[in-house]
Amino acid sequence: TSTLRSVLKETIPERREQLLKLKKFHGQVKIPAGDITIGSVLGGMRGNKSIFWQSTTLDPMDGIKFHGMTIKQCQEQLPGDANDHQFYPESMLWLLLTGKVPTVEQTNELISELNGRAENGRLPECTEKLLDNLPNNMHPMTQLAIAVASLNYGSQFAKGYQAGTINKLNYWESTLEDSLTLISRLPALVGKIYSKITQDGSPLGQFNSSKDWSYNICSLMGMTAGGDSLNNNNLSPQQSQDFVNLMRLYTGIHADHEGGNVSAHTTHLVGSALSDPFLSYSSGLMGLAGPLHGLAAQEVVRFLVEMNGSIKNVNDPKQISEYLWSLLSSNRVIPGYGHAVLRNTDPRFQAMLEFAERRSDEFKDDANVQLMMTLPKVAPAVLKEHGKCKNPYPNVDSASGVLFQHYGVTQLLFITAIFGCSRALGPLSQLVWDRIYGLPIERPKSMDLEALQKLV
Ligand code: AMX
Repeated sequence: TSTLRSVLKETIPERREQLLKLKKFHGQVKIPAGDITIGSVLGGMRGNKSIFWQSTTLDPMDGIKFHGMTIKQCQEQLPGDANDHQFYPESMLWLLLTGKVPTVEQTNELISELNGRAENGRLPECTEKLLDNLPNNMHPMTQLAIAVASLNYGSQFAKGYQAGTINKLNYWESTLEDSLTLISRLPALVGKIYSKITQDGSPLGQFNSSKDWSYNICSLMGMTAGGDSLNNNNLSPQQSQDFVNLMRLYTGIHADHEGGNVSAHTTHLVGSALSDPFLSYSSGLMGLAGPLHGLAAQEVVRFLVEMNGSIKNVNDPKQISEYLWSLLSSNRVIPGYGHAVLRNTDPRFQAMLEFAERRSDEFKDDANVQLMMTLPKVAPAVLKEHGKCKNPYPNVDSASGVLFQHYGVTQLLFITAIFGCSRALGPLSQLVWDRIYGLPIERPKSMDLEALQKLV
């Protein structure tokens, strides 16, 4: 982490001073529009501005911004596969950690750094054994969360804290070490879990230390072309290449969605107790496994498959609209539409849609992908007329599942594990900054029914 550390070290003193000044001299200043109401206490704290988060902000209209940069700007400026407008998640990780756009050399250095830590895709013995002993058909997210927690066996932060060899000002350094190690292990972890759920645990592919992180997720899932994939994945070389870029796109844009979503907030909360990065992110993964959060993508696939089976012509807006109304009138939601914060089409959906549009030939015969692409022309009007949801536009989960499925990832539960690789990047970067700033343990005050009733 030589360059990454030195770039971080350059930024730390100024940022630390800014935060300390705010805390010391302006701690009493009220945050506008952040009033806490009975509605917010009972309503999932919507809109309460009460979490400190550095790297991303979610604008209701423009969507996610990474240190102020939109997805489009990231696609233009972050190093990656220039032929496909696709940045490497490693360059996103650099941006999240430092607030700066990395050079190609810095990105390559981080790729090598992560590969060095990945030990050729070999997992620590205890984690390997632990995974071997879990039932193959156990939920992939349970397997992933357990495996990530077990990596804390080697935590530098936990060891240093226990031994009293690190002081508060330096906590961030071992937190960074652990975070990079955790991220580097994820391709091997999800590759192993995928092999367990699809092939009783026999390896599907091998680690390639000259390639990037997303490539290795794909190769360990047995989805690349050439020698790295050990199984016959039925993909042409072009399709394998496209799948790798889909993985880069997906893992790049799901990395962070500001601090209040369940996986990010959980990691931040557990980390505030000085639990090490492995335990903190394992907790985040448990939250990501919920159907209202990371599991939504699989619901969309089911919904599209069902709709395809029920209507005669997937290009006929009238038939689609009638199908959607039948869902709504039986009190079901339209999966992949709506959002707690966004009030516009999710730019992450837009990026995935553009991926499919650039490959119109590849997807022209895939009825589910076609339906995913037609739906934004029909569903918003139906949802507007229905009049309930605050955001009638597609969210990111509208597109991701069917695209993965197209290339052969038919184990829908597994898609959330890929999400789990990506989401590590944001919350773990924030955890490093939590330690840099020396943020305290989170401890909001709770209120009971009587206390709330007294207020009215
Ligand atoms: N279809 C039908 N009704 C919807 C709807 C949809 N896609 N989205 C919201 N509504 C309804 C809600 O169920 C709610 O009804 P109620 O008053 O009877 O309870 C009403 O509209 C108001 O909801 P809201 O304030 O607009 O949304 P929210 O913040 O409560 O919930 C979300 C947000 C995403 C859970 C919701 O829009 C939804 O269920 N969407 C479908 C599932 C989905 O796509 N989830 C993925 C979200 C992205 C992610 O985090 N991964």
